[in-house]
Amino acid sequence: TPYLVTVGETLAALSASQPGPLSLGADLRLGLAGAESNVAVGVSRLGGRAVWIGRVSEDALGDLILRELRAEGVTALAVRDPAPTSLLLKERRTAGHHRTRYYRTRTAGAGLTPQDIPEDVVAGAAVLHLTGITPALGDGPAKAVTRAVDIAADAGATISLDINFRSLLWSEEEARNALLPLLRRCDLVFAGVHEARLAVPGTDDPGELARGIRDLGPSGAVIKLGAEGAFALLDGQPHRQPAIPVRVHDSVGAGDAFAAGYLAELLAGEPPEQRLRTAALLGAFAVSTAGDWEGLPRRSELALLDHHDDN
Ligand code: CKP
Ligand code: MG
Repeated sequence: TPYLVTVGETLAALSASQPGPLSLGADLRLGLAGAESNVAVGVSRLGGRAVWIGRVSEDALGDLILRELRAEGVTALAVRDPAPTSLLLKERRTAGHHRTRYYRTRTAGAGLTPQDIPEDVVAGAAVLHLTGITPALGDGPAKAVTRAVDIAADAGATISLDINFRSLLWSEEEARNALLPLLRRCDLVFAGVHEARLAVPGTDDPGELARGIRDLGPSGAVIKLGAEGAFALLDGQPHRQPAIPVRVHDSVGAGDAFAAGYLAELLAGEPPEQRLRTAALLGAFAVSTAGDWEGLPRRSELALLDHHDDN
């Protein structure tokens, strides 16, 4: 069966269970975050095979990451690293306002090197999925991503990139310089409007952004428009995908969910319309539930939001 490989950093997420200022103390829930592992879990829940490659700490948090990913059916190929796991601290300042902060310097995930990328595993993948977060973690992770792309390109795998710009990790200028050479080698790019503008400056128009990305090399460009859905240009064909209307609980993880839905259907050999429909459904599950990936559906659960409105 065809499988997806992704390379990145999984973080420990500490989330306040009740709204209110963290400065007063709080009950915190310990879970996982990380764009690449979010995608791997999303694909796995839909019945696809997913492999996650990364470094994890040698302590309980590293064990937690591996145990949780494996429980979700993801093949986790991890090098253990003496450095600590990155933390993501999530404050719920009010019911509707989340604030996050990274504790993300000199951590295990950022210790990734090109030697950590198993050539046979990447060469055998149908899809290599990357995000713009991994190259932002440092020189080692950036080189590891390039190594994975070299292997996948030689093997003829579909190379997918979610730009996932993180202003807490680098500037727009740094991101553009690092991600443009990567983007040119990809087959499929996912981006929000602001993210797409890093590659295609001077317009907010989804069609122009998608064509601009296509002109850089990728045959597929998916511009995510939040509550307005998505616009995709796939092998020259335009597609419009409306969002599934749901009550927004926590929008973090929506982009990863969308990519997971799309890529799971790509692995399953489904046509563009179904890839985009499932992508929108997974995005809706992610925003209407707490956590970045916990609320993602199994295939049998897609019908819960299909043709329904839970408002
Ligand atoms: O673009 P998304 O909201 O789908 O990404 C969310 C993830 O990896 C989240 O899990 C977080 O830990 C991160 O992006 C990140 O490093 O910012
Ligand atoms: Mg995103």
